[in-house]
Amino acid sequence: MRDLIVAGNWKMNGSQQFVGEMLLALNKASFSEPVNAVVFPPSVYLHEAIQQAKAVKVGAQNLFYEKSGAFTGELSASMISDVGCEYVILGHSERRAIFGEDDLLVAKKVVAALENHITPILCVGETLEDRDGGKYADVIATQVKVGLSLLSTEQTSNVVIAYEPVWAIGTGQTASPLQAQEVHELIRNLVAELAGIEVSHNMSILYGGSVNAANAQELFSQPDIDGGLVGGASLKVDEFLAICSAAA
Ligand code: G2H
Repeated sequence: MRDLIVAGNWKMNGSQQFVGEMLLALNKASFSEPVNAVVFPPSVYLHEAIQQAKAVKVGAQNLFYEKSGAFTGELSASMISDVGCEYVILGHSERRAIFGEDDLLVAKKVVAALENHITPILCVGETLEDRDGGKYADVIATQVKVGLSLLSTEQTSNVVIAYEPVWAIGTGQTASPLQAQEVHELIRNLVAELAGIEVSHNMSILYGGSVNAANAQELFSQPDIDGGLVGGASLKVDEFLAICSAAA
């Protein structure tokens, strides 16, 4: 059975007070067994979030692939592993669009995560222009192929992919369950071609883009959707917990 994951991407939001209040509330909550709930605070709060987290896991929103050195402002995979991160979000569309990350850079980051026993959540997704132009399948296929291109089959088996259509991120406009399922199936078939049926069958593929308590259940009930990468709605504890329940 595939891991069900609900990942709360806090993006550049929060404060020490917010981290304390969120973790306190999440520690009191009960999560249904198959669901892995993971929160992704800004990096400056990772250490304290990990110290406080009991019921949820903690991941980082990014890393740099080099091991150490003159890379001002960056965090290595071994550093985020050292503080206890189990997951890292890589290739998020905001990193691609705002910080110019391309598929090969993302692929190198995926390798660095796996070499440090951190589960990478490789984000892929098309823009509205790609979708309207009928190019979305090609765009996503390239992102997946290049993103996994530096990995062995065994390494690929430890990757999580998140499909996040750019036009649905933070816009309130969610992909319909059928639109999302179509792309998740496409990704799973592609992974089967690249790494074999078994890896593809066992890979968790998350949906992200304006997931909330009202739409989560229908999205997560699709056969190839194994949970969600949640942004805005993960900042409200009750809503995040409702989304976790919807995945169970
Ligand atoms: C997509 C998602 C979380 P939101 O970026 O990664 O954000 O749920 O706010 O659309």
